[in-house]
Amino acid sequence: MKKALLIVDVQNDFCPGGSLGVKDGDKVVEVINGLMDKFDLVISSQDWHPEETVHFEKWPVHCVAGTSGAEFHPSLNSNNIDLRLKKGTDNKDDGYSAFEATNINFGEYLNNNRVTTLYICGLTTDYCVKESALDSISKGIHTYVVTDAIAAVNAKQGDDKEALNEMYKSGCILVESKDI
Ligand code: VGL
Ligand code: ZN
Repeated sequence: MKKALLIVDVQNDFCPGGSLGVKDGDKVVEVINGLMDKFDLVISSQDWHPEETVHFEKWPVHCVAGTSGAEFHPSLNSNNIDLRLKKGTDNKDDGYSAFEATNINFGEYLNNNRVTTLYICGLTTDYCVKESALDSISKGIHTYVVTDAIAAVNAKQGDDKEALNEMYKSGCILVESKDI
């Protein structure tokens, strides 16, 4: 029975100055670096889009595979990452959830490695963190969301609160980093 940390999309384009920069997106980095040691496995996801995708009908162009915008925030301690998931690689869907990664079957990886508990942090609360957390719950994984290590798009004011509420109602445990 192992405990893993899932770091969702802590990429330049989601941080202030990026093409889809979210408020305080960079503030999560220090908190996340401080958590890595507490886990058996550290897994990251990266939004990894083709140049043209239906996803860019809803969003500004961001995290195109291989560009600097798709790289991790430079301060993220990426040496500690055991597995890097790539998602959103298809041009016909959004691929928000880490469980939709295309370079590896993430659900199978977790089973094979006896991971029963997943702590989720990163960007963004109202999209990829949420979709990953809901998928995690639906796979029967004990799922925690680290509330001071996430940041939201908040296209509409309150989207962050609504997302947290939805995750909580689905069975996610909301936790602060100091209590881990
Ligand atoms: C995300 C919007 C568009 C995310 C990805 O990582 O939450 N949000 N693509
Ligand atoms: Zn995206």
